Amino acid sequence: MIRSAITISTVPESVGGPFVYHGDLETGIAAAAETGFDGVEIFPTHANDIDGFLLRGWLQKHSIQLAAMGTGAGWLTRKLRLTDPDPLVRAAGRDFIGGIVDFAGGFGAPAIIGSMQGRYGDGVTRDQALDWLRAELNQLGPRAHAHGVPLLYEPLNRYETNLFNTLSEAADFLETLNTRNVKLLADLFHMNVEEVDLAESIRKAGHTIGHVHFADSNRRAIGFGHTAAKPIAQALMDVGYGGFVSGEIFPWPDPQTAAEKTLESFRASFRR
Ligand code: LER
Ligand code: MN
Repeated sequence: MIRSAITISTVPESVGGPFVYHGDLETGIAAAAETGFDGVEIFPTHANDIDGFLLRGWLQKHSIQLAAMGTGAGWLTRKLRLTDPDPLVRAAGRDFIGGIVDFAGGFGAPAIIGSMQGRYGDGVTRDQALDWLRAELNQLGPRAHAHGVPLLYEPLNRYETNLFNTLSEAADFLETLNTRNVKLLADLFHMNVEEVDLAESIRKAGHTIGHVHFADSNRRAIGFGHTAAKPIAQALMDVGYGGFVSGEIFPWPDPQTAAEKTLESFRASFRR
């Protein structure tokens, strides 16, 4: 069953970014549940900054699931990335992501590698960067598997990474890993920049898709831009997608309106 989710960030530096609720986690969870979402996607400062006991209680109290956790704060606040030329930075990036893999895994939720993939250039060749990324995913994929969850790898648009920008090239790269536990995150905002036909790309990627970021062409809630959501939703249903569709969007015009528009569009798009 395809489920809805909405983003909550606890990272002060991410204000202005594509997260609907910001700040206090319990307040965000309560608002998401009250709005009617099935899950929340959390963007934390660090795995250790969230009290798992409290989080479990809030999720239970509000009858909502943890959909996924982002790792981008490692890049945003500390400039960690898996393809940095400095082995200490790569190791710190692996530790940062690993902590979130384990924390989220305890809740049956996957961690997302988006910004933490980094990029090649500045003396690092593309092949070198991909070798480093492959080595890290080969470690982190099985680590997620130990919790019974996938690890999510997210192709980003060309302005955010030069490694992989489309689902199909990322899917080909995942084929070169020793682990089958790394799945794709299809972010409709990035796809709008890079793909020729979003629905067709989803059909081709098929069961390699493990998570979806539900964002319109302008990164506002679906319905506030020009992306046609219905053919995309139909493609996800046709390939048997059974994960979360999560609003990683700007809180425009305000968080609650963005959340409500996301859920309204989710229901309209995925109703058969
Ligand atoms: C993360 O999910 C993402 O989409 C990137 O653009 C980082 O914000
Ligand atoms: Mn995304």
